[in-house]
Amino acid sequence: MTTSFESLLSADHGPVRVLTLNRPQALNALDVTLVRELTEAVRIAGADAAEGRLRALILTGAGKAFVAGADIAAMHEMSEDEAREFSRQGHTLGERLAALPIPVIAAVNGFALGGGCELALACDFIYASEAAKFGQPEVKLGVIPGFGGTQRLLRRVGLARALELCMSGEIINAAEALRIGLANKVLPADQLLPAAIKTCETIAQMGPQAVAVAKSVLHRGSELPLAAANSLEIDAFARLFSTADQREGMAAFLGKRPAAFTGRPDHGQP
Ligand code: CO8
Repeated sequence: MTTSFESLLSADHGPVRVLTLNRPQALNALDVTLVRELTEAVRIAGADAAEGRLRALILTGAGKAFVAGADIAAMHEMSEDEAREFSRQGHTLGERLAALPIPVIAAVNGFALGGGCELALACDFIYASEAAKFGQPEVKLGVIPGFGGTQRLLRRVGLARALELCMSGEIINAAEALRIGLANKVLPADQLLPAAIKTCETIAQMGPQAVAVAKSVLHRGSELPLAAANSLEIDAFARLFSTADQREGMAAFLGKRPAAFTGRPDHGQP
């Protein structure tokens, strides 16, 4: 399936969908339209994933930017209420990305600043091109991150580094992003998307429910005290033993053959 929006391109590569933010004239800055279109594209991705048609999502940017932040021209005259609503829309998008039962990779091809860094952080993990630049420069504009940046950055890189980035507005390169654990991998520009697609294809071979449960348990567990998070894991681990894919995955290993996962919710035995 190929769907196109005003500021967003969508293209499927088998079970992997690449969403390309496409406002290169504004370095893919997030305005209300782009946030709405992204939210709709994530809704469609959720429906396609539920039907087994989609196994992974990649977000990337057209041109030299991933996303150079929220659209400053659009924010300039916003009232307090409008800013709250815009921030809420961003947070809704972030929550929906986390709730998808499939992996979401940010393939950061260039500038990921402000809301762009926050959008990348709302994905499950980040692959960065050698040309990528990350930062939370909102303080230079007299504001702070409003799309989860203060909180997701803190959880990803730790309090001291998040404080440094959010208070100084410093822009860091891909190597530094890798060093502090913001990016998982750094790749030459021409290998960024192929590498992200390859990782998605690898994940698409795995049991779909196991992948979805791993994502959910990791995201939810990261917010909980260790004992409660471990309980979450115990329950989720046990529940997977009622799925067809658990039977199939283990039988395939024992039979020395590739697994043929179906994603069926139960294995039909009492
Ligand atoms: N908003 C609007 N337009 C932008 C933005 C932006 N964030 N970034 C770049 N543009 C526009 C420029 O105005 C320029 O337009 P024009 O050609 O019409 O003059 C065009 O994109 C190209 O940009 P530059 O000429 O500046 O390109 P350079 O290569 O010289 O510089 C930079 C690239 C360094 C990325 C520079 O453009 C820059 O500093 N941009 C702003 C970065 C920034 O401050 N981002 C943070 C914004 S605040 C934010 O994101 C808060 C998020 C809050 C909530 C979001 C909820 C969804």
